Amino acid sequence: MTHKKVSPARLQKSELFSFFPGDCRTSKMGTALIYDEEMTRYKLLWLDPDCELERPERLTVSYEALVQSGLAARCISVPVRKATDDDILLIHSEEYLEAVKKTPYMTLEDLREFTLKYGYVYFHPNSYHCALLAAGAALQLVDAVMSGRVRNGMALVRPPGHHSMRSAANGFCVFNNVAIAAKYAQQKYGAQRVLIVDWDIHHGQGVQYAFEDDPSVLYFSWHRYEHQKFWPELRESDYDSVGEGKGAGFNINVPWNKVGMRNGDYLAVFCHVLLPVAYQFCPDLVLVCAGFDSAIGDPEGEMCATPDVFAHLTHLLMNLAEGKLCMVLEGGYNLTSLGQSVCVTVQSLLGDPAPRPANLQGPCQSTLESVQCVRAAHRKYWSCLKHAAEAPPSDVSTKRIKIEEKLQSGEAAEGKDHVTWPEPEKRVAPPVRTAVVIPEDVDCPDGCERFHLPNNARSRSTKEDFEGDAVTKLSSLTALVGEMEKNEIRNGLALVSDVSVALETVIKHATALKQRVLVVCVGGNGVMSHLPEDGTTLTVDIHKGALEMPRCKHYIPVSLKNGCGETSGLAQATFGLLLPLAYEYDPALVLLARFPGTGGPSEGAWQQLVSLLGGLARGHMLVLVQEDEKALVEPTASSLSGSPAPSLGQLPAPVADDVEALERLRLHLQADWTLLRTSVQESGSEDN
Ligand code: Q9C
Ligand code: ZN
Repeated sequence: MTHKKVSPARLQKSELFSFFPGDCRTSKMGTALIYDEEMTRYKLLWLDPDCELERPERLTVSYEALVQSGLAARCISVPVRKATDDDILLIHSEEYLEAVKKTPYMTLEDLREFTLKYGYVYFHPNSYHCALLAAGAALQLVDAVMSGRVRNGMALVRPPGHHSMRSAANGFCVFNNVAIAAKYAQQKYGAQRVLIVDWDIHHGQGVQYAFEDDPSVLYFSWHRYEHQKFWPELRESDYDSVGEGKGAGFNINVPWNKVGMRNGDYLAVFCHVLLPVAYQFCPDLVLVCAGFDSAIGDPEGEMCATPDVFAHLTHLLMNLAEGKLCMVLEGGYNLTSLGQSVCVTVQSLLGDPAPRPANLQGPCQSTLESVQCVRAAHRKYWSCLKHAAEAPPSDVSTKRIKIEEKLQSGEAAEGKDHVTWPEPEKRVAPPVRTAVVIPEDVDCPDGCERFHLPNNARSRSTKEDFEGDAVTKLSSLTALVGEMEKNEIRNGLALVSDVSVALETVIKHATALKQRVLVVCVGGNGVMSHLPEDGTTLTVDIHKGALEMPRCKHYIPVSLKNGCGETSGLAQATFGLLLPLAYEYDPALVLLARFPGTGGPSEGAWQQLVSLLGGLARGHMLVLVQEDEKALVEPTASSLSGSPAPSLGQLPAPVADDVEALERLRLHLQADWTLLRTSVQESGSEDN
């Protein structure tokens, strides 16, 4: 196979700075890629088995993978710059900066000695220069995103940052790139709330310390912990470090107390911890400490989540902060896994359809324990977690862990070097992103194409007893679903005269094609009949009403007291029920039906729903809307064609009755749907 090397288009300095902040006239905002070879020009100069992992190849391999796959050429290349003293001093002390400034002039012996003052880090005469570029790269990314020149982006940097502290280098890190970027965004752009998601496998204690008492920066980190046996072995990395003073509740630690965590563990933590809190927080900017040592094959993390999981983690963050999402590389030491993970992440930033989350398993017992603990620790700070269960009794958990400890580490050490996993699947964006079936008098929304029934299908006779027009429309819908299945069209929107009838027709057609269909009904009266209950479809019907228990595993009524218009309740249902169910079911097609009436969601909440569900079924989704709701065409089409949904504002507490009903429903369903679990099984001793 031959690959043509294409360099990304260089963005001129003048272009980068010659626009107004927030200017969005360029309708398709792109993805920034920041990389400079200069950051490969430092390395370990002596023998140190603990540091040899952090090599220049980490960066070249990541960038080469992006170039080879054609992704780099699709990004907007933004140049790095050197961070200024003032930038560094946003987080670090003057004494520390002055000390690091001297390192380029040190002898090898001096460098070694200087290094010994800190933990697990090395210095090279070019380290200081690269550290300035790494921090500067993060700031360039923030500038590009906050000014509206690009929508989102990724900075490939060395050295990493999240372990470095006010006055100390640590864990391969010199300056805290992401912490500096967060302060910079607040200072320069007035960002009021910044969310930092640290999915690196190590705890970014440096970031935690920088914002511990600061409620304007929400820091979320998951990390290999093993009950404090894993580096950096800090007491304050546990779930009960929630922040200090005014910052209480704004530091979220999810400890992994075992190795081998899988995609289902990561997605469970996103659904049941991060996403509800992040949406309630409502950030103006999302920064990711994008370490890929949390992926399979990494010698540090020893986890089993595949690179594909980052497609989903990224997708799930892309509708916060109006899409302002900045990824900054941290760790990642298996070069194969790293390159793949970087590509998968950038591909999601670019808007390509996410891969199917195939054979997803529910979270393991150790994860459930952590999830239960962190939700319990945070329930007094976040109304979305108010209903969370108590923490499990600690003696139970530690006992079991102790017994399994030996076995776990033995297994891991042996399997470490020959872990294999399949290459991430190619993600092909269909030629047509969004097709619409709407009356001729309704304008075709930007970025969409009208779907016309192929000529041969038009004359086909139908037994059904409708006017010719309606028949044509229904045949259009089934033809559209057929095009989606052939991957000719990604998603679609149809205005129909009767949502129920249209839904029924499409379901019949799709299930005949042996497709697994996720049906999401919104705003109806909860009496959907004629739906198959045999597993060929999973229906989640969110409507106004009082709690009713599902009759079967595949038809799930979700009743909200005041209907979907209550955004907090809808958010609760979406993250706690709908998304976990959807991911576990793994549909080939999503049908989203919006029923007419007053029980519907707000426009913004509707767009969020459309966007979030776009992460399933390789993006294949058909949205059905009642004919007269023409005002929904634009916002729905906008979300289907990849524009980030608007922010929902800082969400108020959901209605207590809804919270209780949703919780009872979740408890009822968790036997069948393991991704719904948020606490350890009281009786069960099985551990997957
Ligand atoms: N036996 C980042 O991923 N390892 N830093 C210490 C002790 C230090 C990781 C091993 C790992 C630092 C950015
Ligand atoms: Zn790491």
